[in-house]
Amino acid sequence: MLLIGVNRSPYTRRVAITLEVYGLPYEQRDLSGFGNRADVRAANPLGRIPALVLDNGETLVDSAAIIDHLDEIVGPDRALTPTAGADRRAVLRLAALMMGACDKGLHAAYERNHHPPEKVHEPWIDDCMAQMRNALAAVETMVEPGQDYLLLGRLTQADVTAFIAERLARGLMINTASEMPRLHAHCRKLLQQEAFRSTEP
Ligand SMILES: N[C@@H](CCC(=O)N[C@@H](CS)C(=O)NCC(=O)O)C(=O)O
Repeated sequence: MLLIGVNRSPYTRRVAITLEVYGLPYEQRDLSGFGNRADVRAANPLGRIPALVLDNGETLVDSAAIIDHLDEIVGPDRALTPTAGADRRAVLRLAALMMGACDKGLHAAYERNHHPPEKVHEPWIDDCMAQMRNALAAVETMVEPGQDYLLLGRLTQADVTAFIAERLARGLMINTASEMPRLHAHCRKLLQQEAFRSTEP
């Protein structure tokens, strides 16, 4: 399999961590949505990373759809998202909060980076960042000190998505160590695991 995207992208890193946890062999092409527009658009008509090219030539796009396929490959016992019931709903809810937090953080970054300064609308940036902070603060209340994982007593997509959202938040100058100290500590602990450490950009 070929993963297209840079691990600076939270969505790409989420896929890379999942591939590592599952021990699936893959190569990676470090392309960015803005820096390598033509190449990314050739792989994904939407022009976004990540994309995953399967060994049969098929290309999957969007981290959720890619991970859905990886879950199917490893099967229900190893999948980081449970297949049914309350456990699945809990993991999907937390993952949706964290992926949404990434979306909001990136909307704020795009507003600043992709508009001329006189067209940047600061209230929109503030609102996006407030939404990102609120979602992270909600997950902060779910971190039980002393527990290795957020949910179900094992590694799930809840941990993976919380990890990539916290990483992005720090990149966007949210001081997670002081604002969300439990989540910050949880992510530092996850970083000791090979799948998280080896995918650090
Ligand atoms: N929902 C998508 C979001 C992907 C996404 O927005 N990727 C960004 C990089 S972090 C990108 O390629 N942006 C370029 C663009 O939107 O033109 C996913 O989960 O994969």
